[in-house]
Amino acid sequence: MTHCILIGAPVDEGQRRLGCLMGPAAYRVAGLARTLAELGHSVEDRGDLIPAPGRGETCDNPAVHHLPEVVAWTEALAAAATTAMGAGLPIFLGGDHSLALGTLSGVTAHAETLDRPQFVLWLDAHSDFHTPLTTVSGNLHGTPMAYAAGRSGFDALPPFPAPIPAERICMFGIRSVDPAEHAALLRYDIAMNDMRVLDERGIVAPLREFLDRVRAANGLLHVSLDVDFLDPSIAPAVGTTVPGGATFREAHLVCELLHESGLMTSLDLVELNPFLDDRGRTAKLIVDLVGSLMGRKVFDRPTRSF
Ligand code: 4U7
Ligand code: MN
Ligand code: MN
Ligand code: MN
Repeated sequence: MTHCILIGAPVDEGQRRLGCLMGPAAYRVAGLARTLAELGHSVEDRGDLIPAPGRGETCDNPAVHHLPEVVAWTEALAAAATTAMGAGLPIFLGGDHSLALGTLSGVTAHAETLDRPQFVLWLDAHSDFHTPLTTVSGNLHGTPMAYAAGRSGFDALPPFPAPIPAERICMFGIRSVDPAEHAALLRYDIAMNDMRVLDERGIVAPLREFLDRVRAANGLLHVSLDVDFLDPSIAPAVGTTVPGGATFREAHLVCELLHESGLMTSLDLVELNPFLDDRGRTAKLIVDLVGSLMGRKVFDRPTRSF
C-alpha cells in the first residue's frame, strides 16, 4: 500500500498550443483516484497548484516565450515536490513537460537531504535536452532534462540543487532529437534507449539494466511520462506527435516492470492535451498505465512464475 499524493500542475506556458492546462481535470475525470484506491492505495488529492506571478525574467534567446511564468511554476513545483516526497508518492498531473523543471528540482533536493542518489527514467519521444539558449522553437517544455543534468544556460531559473550525473539518467522511446540536443548529448553518457535500440533489444533488457543500477545504489527514482512516448495511433491527445512510438503492450510492460521493481518514488504525467483527445481515450489510457505502474496485473501469480 502506497500513499499517493496527486498534485495538479495546469502548466501551459512551456509550449504554444493551449490545452495542457486541462490535463489535471481530465485525469480526475478519467478516474485516476478511483483506480489507485481500487488497487489498495490511499489517495490524497492536493488540488491544483497556483504559481506566484512572474517577475519579468528574460534571456538572450528571443525565441523563448513565457520565461517568467515558467520560472514561477518551477519554484512552486519544486517546493510542492520536496514537501510531498516526505509524505508519500507524489504524482504530478500536467501540464506540459516544463513542469519537470520544478518536479526534478524538488525531488532531487529531497534526495540530497536523505543522502541518496536521485535517478530519472525519461519516457518520451523527445530528449528535452535543450537549454533556453539552444531551443529553436522557444518552447521550454523541451528543456527539463538538460536543466537536471546541469547544463548551463538556465540563468533565469534557480540553480539546480544537485545536477544529476549522466549515469543516473535513462531515456526511453526517443525518436526526435534536434541537432543542438544531439551535439550536447554526445558529451553525456546517458543511457539512450531510442526506438532503434528498443526495436532491436525490446523493453525488458534495457529497462532491467537501469533498474538494477538504481537498486544497487539505493537510489530514488523519478519517472517522467510524456504522452508522446506512446504511439500517436493509441494516444492522439498530444501537441507534438511523432510516429513510431511505444505500443500499448510495450508501455504496459514498462509500467509492470517498474511496479515489480518497487523503485519508483515520484511520477510526472505530462503533455496530455485533452482538447485534442478522442472522447477521453488518451486520458483513460494514461490512467490505465498508472494502474499497471501501481500494481494491476494481467494475472496475479502468487509467486513469480514466468
Ligand atoms: B516535449 C522540440 F523542435 N525539440 O525543442 C523543441 F522537436 O516535452 C520538441 O518532449 C520539444 O514534448 C518537445 O521544440 C518537448 C522540437
Ligand atoms: Mn517531453
Ligand atoms: Mn515529448
Ligand atoms: Mn510535447
